[in-house]
Amino acid sequence: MIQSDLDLFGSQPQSLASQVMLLPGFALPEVEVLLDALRPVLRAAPFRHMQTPGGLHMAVALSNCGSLGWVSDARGYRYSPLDPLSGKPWPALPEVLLTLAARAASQAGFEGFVPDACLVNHYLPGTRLSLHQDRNEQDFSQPIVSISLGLPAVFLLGGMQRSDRPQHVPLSHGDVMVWGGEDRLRFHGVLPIKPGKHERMGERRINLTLRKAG
Ligand code: MD6
Ligand code: FE
Repeated sequence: MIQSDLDLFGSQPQSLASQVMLLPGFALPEVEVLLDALRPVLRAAPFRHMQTPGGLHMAVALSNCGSLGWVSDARGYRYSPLDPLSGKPWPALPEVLLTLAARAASQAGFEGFVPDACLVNHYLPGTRLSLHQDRNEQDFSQPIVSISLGLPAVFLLGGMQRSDRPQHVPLSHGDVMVWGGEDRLRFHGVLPIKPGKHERMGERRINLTLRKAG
């Protein structure tokens, strides 16, 4: 048997629901290339705390790359081709993210995934993300590929109702999650990040979610 990258760097794919797949350590071989590619993205489009339609500020700081970026303000949530901070288009989606996302999606049975948006979420210790559904994208038949970096997190994978009791899924540096199909609209969130210092990333968690938004 030929040993794959997954065997070298993590454990086997885990099915969390019928169309939610966890690929432990899938991004590890690419982490340095990925971080190099993120640096200019974040220089052009720095992390910011967006306002919610309710007038609060989100605890998670975020940025985007790709032809579309997710934005939130007093008018609501949507995808926009322009970064409201700079008034310019979002930085392009780095090649390493496009290929990683397509490979991960393919592992989970979604062939030909071509994302046009990547949300970059930044968490400090104590930051949480409350239960939500991702429904601002045009085509729910396309999956979402999520890459976790830095401090570990507990991801809440809920059901189709906000009140459904969520599974607690531990996510570590380099883990990739792919979800789509009938599970695409599950409620989900992230518990407050525990204090700590990741040896490569320091006191933060960064999550990248790649989507076909337009
Ligand atoms: C996070 N992720 O892991 C937040 N959404 O920090 C998400 O909200 C998310 O991981 C849709 C699909 C996958 C995700
Ligand atoms: Fe989400």
